[in-house]
Amino acid sequence: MLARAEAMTQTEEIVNKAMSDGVPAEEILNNGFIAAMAIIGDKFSEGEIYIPDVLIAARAMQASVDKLRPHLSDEARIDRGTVVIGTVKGDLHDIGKNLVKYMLQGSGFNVVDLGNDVSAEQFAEGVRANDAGLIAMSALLTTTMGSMKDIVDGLEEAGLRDSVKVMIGGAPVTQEYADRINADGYARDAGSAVHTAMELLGVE
Ligand code: B12
Repeated sequence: MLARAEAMTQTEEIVNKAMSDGVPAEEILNNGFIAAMAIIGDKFSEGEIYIPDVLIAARAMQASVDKLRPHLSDEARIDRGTVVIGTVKGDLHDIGKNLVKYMLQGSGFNVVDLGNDVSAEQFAEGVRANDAGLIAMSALLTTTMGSMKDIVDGLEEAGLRDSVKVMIGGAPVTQEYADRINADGYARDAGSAVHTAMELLGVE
């Protein structure tokens, strides 16, 4: 893979060239970036590339998408849905959560990042304030996995459980645990998280 600065420069050059050739911004976004990010996600899931590669790709994409944004039509800006993401209460590990965020953003989701140490109340408020369709929760400690259940229960109490899907992940988390706490989905890595998010939100 390319070094970060090189990747940024090359991405920018390709975008500038495509725009001066008259390629619509929507096409650059959908057929260029989003398609490329899907490949990055799959390669990462398959162990062909590693965390620094994903970060380089995500940052190069982010910088160019920022430039592309003013040229996108309102319709093209409509995304695959809003996801509220955070690392659960008591847990400060956010590297994996950030990777999931970048992959979701790169795949056309609007992602609201609540950071780490996020409580049930904060998740519920995040869903309400952003009209989110999906919550993505991360936990890296066996001791904080329990917060995931509290958050699912908190959504129920707040009357939001029927209007929002819940996806969970993090090294100690499993599909079996997701089933046990009544989460809607689990993914083992950032690449698979995109596929799970698409399935849960029913988007292609
Ligand atoms: C970096 C790190 C830290 C850093 C965190 C920095 C940061 N900003 O994140 C610091 C130093 C702060 C830290 C602190 C602690 N840590 Co720590 N830490 C790690 C370490 C080395 C790497 C974790 C990591 O980032 N991995 C890389 C990312 C990319 O992987 P990931 O998080 O698993 O994410 C991937 C998937 O899980 C998935 N995923 C993640 N989130 C989500 C969410 C969704 C929705 C989905 C779908 C998927 C998904 O996709 C990601 C990308 O593929 C691990 C050991 C290890 N090798 O894993 C220990 C580890 C997690 N830490 C551990 C411990 C014990 C602690 C401390 C309690 C230590 C202490 N005594 O103070 C504290 C706890 C602080 C707290 N309250 O959270 C233990 C946990 C044991 C356990 N099973 O409970 C580990 C396993 C180390 C060990 N072997 O003992 N830690």
